[in-house]
Amino acid sequence: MTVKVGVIGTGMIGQDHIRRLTEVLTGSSVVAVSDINKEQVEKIATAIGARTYTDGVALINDSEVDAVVVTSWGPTHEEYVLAAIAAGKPVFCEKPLATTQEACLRIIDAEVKHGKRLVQVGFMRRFDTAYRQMKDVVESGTIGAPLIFKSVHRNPSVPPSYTSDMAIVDTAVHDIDTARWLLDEEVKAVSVIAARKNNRGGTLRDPIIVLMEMESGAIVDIEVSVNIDYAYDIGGEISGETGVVTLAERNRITVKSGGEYRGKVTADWKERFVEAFDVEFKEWLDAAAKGTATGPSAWDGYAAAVVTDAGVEAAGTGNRIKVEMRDRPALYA
Ligand code: NAD
Ligand code: ISE
Repeated sequence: MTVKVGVIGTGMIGQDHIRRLTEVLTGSSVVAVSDINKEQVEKIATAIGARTYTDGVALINDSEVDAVVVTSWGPTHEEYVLAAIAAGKPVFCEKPLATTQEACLRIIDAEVKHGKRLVQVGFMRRFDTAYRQMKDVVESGTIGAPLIFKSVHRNPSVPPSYTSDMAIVDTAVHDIDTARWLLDEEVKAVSVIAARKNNRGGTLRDPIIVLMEMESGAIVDIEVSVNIDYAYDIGGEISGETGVVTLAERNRITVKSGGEYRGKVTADWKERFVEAFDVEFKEWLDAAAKGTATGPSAWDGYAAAVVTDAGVEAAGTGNRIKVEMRDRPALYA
């Protein structure tokens, strides 16, 4: 079956996912695209032979559209995800699921009422081969019970519109989801401390450490640096009771010359996670063809929002903030 997809938001990642759906993967065609930027959306639609909409809800209700991809700005996500659920259509929503935990709860309520999963959230690290191998090691018991997860998330630079809070809600959100998924437990409390400022970041609070206490007593230490200049650098290591599992460097080759040993570091998130995004969309299409969704759920989007809210409060106040979540509905067991 060919899944006919409508994409809302044709900016940086929207265009990358359209390329993925039209040029890399089989089993789908992009039949409709929507953006408030008329010129941009028309150019993209012409290139792939899709219809254009300036109204995302109208795209969702197009009877030709089987499934929806939401890659518009975060504050617009809630409206489109709710409209897709109301139309009974599978929807892939880039992170964040929504920009407030209350909005995430409205999405959960709507999906629970629908009675079947329709929403997948764009936490692509769960589809990365190395992270999946790391999770297999944890689940096999090889390293014993996890004690500490150190996660490193370094961006070369960020645009002037990037704020200090975004280091938590836009960037660390990936590490927060990765920690919940790898350790298979929820976050109990969050603290945030900032290091001496990286002056490349101007007034930005950068770098920071987000420290999470998990329900089991395990600790998660996330370094977020967004002005490191040298590359896009992602790292992770879990220390367990009897061993350690570490994400290897991602370079495929190393060069030894002139008495030195060198390897490449990826340039940006597109390069680092290119295969993960492909697998993420392949699995999304497989489920969408059956009229449902798998992978990171609306519950995971909600949990991440509760933790990032606590993180922003922790950064602002300097306090340790407890994480309080609603009971998990059976749909997300
Ligand atoms: P972007 O600004 O490049 O693109 C967003 C697009 O949405 C723009 O073209 C804008 O005109 C359009 N838009 C805004 N409001 C709209 C509306 N109401 N209807 C239709 N279109 C609308 O941003 P981006 O970097 O592509 O990010 C988009 C989303 O993807 C964000 O939620 C971001 O957090 C997420 N993202 C995820 C990753 C990842 O690693 N998973 C990476 C980058 C971005
Ligand atoms: C961006 O939105 C992403 O999601 C990237 O994965 C992340 O590394 C970056 O910091 C965010 O701005």
